[in-house]
Amino acid sequence: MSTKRISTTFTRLLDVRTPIVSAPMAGASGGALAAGVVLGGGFGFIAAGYDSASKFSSELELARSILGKHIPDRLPLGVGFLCWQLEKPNSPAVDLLTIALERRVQAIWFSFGTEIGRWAQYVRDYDRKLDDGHKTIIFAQIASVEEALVAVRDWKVDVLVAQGNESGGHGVAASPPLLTLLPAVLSLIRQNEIPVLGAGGLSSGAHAASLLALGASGVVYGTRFLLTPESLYSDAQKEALLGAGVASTVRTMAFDVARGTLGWPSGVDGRGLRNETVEDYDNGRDHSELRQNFDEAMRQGDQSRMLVWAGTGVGLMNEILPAKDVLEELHRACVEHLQLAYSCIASDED
Ligand SMILES: Cc1cc2nc3c(=O)[nH]c(=O)nc-3n(C[C@H](O)[C@H](O)[C@H](O)COP(=O)(O)O)c2cc1C
Ligand SMILES: *[C@@H]1O[C@H](CO)[C@@H](O)[C@H](O)[C@H]1NC(C)=O
Ligand SMILES: CC(=O)N[C@H]1CO[C@H](CO)[C@@H](O)[C@@H]1O
Repeated sequence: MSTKRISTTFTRLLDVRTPIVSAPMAGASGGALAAGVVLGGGFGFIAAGYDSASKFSSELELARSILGKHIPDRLPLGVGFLCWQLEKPNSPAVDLLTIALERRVQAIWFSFGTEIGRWAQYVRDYDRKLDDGHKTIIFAQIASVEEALVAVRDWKVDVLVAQGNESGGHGVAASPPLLTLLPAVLSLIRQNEIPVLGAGGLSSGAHAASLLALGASGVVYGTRFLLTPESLYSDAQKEALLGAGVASTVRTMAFDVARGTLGWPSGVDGRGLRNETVEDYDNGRDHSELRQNFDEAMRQGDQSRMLVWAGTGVGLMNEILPAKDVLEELHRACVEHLQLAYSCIASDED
């Protein structure tokens, strides 16, 4: 990889050599993906998603085995939780949170819930109880200025992820585009008070350079890491991503209705590739029929109804590469574009 490191408040907090992060993606980012990103010098997340405790534990073990034994009692990666899953009565997701904290993961990412402050406190209390000198770094993904203020003042999280409307997977339907949201959030945060990362629609290292120039301390990629051998997406899903054009995504509830993952906080929907499931939903097709058609298509391997979450940047992505290589290429191009931007400044003689 480029020998140049990038240093920001975020890289110093996490002790990484580049401010590039792979998002927790339910059903897609497991231990191999997160570990590959860490080996490339960035910071990787595993998604707890809808996993069982045994599946989740095996993903953590896989990451540990890839990263080797040099860090015996810490895992230098993060785990993402969907807070609405944690908030369900007697939720098994709470056991996953305990497992992650027991393994001393470096960071926990919370999103999509009404009680993120309570879960942040849960993490702080756990650290205090163990009293082993390890402080779990808490990320919150937010999609509005109001939420950003609450996250900093009340939840007291350590890192903010501003998720723009372009993002793949779930997000807030009314979220502004990233180029609007990020400066709005940054204007609220006192200088260097807490690192703010940008997420949504990013495909290349030039995108990372542009967000760092805007004042972000780090940059999150989701969809780009779906196109890796390590992502848990199927070959058919990866092929659909590779074949997608630049205007092929929509925000919709069609897929959550079709597969029955309902219970998201109000205002949340998901961005994915437009196909027949979306078409039927938009045409007001009855929900039970939508579900039947979806199940039937999945059984038959009919890809015209398949769920493929993707951000707006998907049309700019054209190859599947190992996660470590993706990370290294994003970092290399980010450094190159930061240097290019710097070279635009005229000297006094010009
Ligand atoms: C397949 C997929 C699954 C996702 N799952 C989660 C999740 O479990 N938790 C979460 O906070 N965000 C999730 N996201 C959103 C990401 O955190 C991130 O905001 C998004 O991927 C950034 O946009 P991009 O995909 O255009 O890079 C998911 C995104 C995708 C594409
Ligand atoms: C967010 O994206 C959706 C779909 O791409 C669009 O309809 C909506 O207007 C966007 N919202 C904002 C606030 O830009
Ligand atoms: C309405 C619509 O956009 N349909 C698309 C669904 O997905 C298939 C690919 O699997 C496309 O060919 C359709 O155009």
